[in-house]
Order: sequence, then C-alpha cells, then structure tokens
Amino acid sequence: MTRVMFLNGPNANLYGLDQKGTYGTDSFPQIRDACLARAEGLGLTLDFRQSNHEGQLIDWIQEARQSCEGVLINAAGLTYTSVAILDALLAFDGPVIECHMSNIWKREAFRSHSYVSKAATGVIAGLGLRGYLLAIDAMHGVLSVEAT
Ligand code: DHK
Repeated sequence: MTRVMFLNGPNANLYGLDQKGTYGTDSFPQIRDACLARAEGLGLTLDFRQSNHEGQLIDWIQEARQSCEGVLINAAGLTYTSVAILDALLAFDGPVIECHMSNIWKREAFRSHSYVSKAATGVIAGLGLRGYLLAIDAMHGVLSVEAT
C-alpha cells in the first residue's frame, strides 16, 4: 500500500475548541478520523500525526524519507517561521502538499508568507476539513500519475 504522512503542527490539537470558530467546528480527532477514512477509501495508508514541537515535526519529515511516498503538512504557526522545516521538506523526494484550515491570505499579513510553500507541490487553504480531504485526493492523484 502507498504510504503517506500527514503532519499537523502546533495547536492543531485544539481545532474545534476555538470559540471564534477560525478553524471550524470539527475536533482534531474528528478531522483525523475523516482523513483516515478518506485515505483508506483511496487505498492509501495515512500516517496522521500532530506535534506542538518543531524538532519533532522535522524528525517525522526525515522519517518520511524512508517510509512514505508523499507528505501532507499543516505546519500551523511554524509555517511562517521555520526554515528548518522547509529544509527538511526540501530533503524529501516525493510530493509535498501544504494545507491550512483557514484562508491564510485573508488573515493577518504575517500569515501571508509561508516557508513551507517553497517546498510544496501544491497548497490548499481556507476550506477547513473539506480542504484536508481534497488534499488527500490530490496526493492520491499526484502519486498515481507519478506511478504511470
Ligand atoms: C493553523 C494555525 O494554527 C495557524 O497558526 C496558521 C493554520 C493557520 C490553519 O489555517 O490551519 O496561521
């Protein structure tokens, strides 16, 4: 089975709990379960993980070099600051899809520059859980084209 890693950065574990509803109403476990179900339906093995720690995310991206064909990533607040995550992603050979629950370009100016985008095959933002599911579909499509 094709294996894909889906990494979530700091505070993603709080999705659905934010009173302002910036990241929708689905809880992180609900998001994870929906993503796992979508991937399974497409014949992908999805390794869905979350950490509040930059080094942990980097270790997982490096791990993906050996174990996964693609990486989906919402680096959350580290998107705008982490050259180290960018470098880890640049060292990954397969497709990288950057995801955000919110439309980062519609928000504060500091969210409009993503380091992750420099390594991304594509970016999906602003569609909440629907965007995560679309990102999994897109990864499946990209990997299927690469396999032919
Ligand atoms: C999630 C976060 O936690 C923020 O730091 C980012 C991103 C946006 C999202 O939309 O999923 O700025």
